[in-house]
Amino acid sequence: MSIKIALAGNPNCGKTTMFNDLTGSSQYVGNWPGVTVEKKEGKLRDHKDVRIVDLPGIYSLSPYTLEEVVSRDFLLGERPDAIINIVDATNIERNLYLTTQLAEAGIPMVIALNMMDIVKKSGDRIDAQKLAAAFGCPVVETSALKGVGSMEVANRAIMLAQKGAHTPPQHNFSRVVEDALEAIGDQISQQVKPELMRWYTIKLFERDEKVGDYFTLSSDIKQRIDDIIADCEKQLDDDSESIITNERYEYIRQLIQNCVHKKRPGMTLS
Ligand code: BGO
Repeated sequence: MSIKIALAGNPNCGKTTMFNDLTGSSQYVGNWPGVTVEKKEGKLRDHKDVRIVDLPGIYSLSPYTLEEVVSRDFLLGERPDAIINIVDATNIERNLYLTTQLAEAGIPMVIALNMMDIVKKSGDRIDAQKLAAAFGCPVVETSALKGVGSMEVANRAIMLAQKGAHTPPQHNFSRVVEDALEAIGDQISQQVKPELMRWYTIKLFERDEKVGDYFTLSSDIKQRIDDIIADCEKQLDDDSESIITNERYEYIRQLIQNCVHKKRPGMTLS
């Protein structure tokens, strides 16, 4: 069985370093279809049947930049068998924003907590087990620059891919938002696979301009969804996209408080 694994992460998280570590010299470079964004692929070292696809460095999966759209199209259209999400552990708060979105794509995911050599040197501690419990997926500490942990991450991703074990989204938004998402879900349940429900209900709630590229809705259903969103916006006195963004940041802030122990509180690593 051939396996396709996507590498996803923020710019500068160490994605290229890990890609090189995982693929060695078996790399090919091209462009993503129709755009001049570079696409790198390679075979996993000693695994002819495992393809590693390097997604562009991105901060989020919103529809606003070419890199984000390329990444979304790949995750939703090509459905890789697993995602390796590389997180710069020295910038964990900012990096986890993307992680919360990747976890909604209904694909098996492994988090590589990269740059751990720098974190350890600083005396800070990150509780990888708590992070793993929070995201419902394996978290492996890595130092791609030193060749530490990369193959373990890949092996964990292969195991999940072989099991077809989609990472179940763990994060709940506030009650009002969850009620709206459930009501939107009821409107689209006939058209969307269960593992993609979370992704599409959130994107519809955000009024994502590209969500219509994936399936069409009748004008009746569109109107009902609009009413659900408008009602929630009224209750929370904010626009739906900001509601989701703010609640994600608040969730990550609480997670960090729980999982990251700074030697010198207030100091950042980078
Ligand atoms: C420079 N640990 C440490 N300490 N550094 C790492 C690790 C790690 O685990 N992983 C990556 N880096 P990219 P994207 C650099 O290039 O892979 C470093 O954008 C420098 N260059 O070596 O490029 C890596 O693909 C001069 O650092 O990231 C690179 O995701 C001085 O993180 C940087 C210092 O890695 C980004 C660093 C001329």
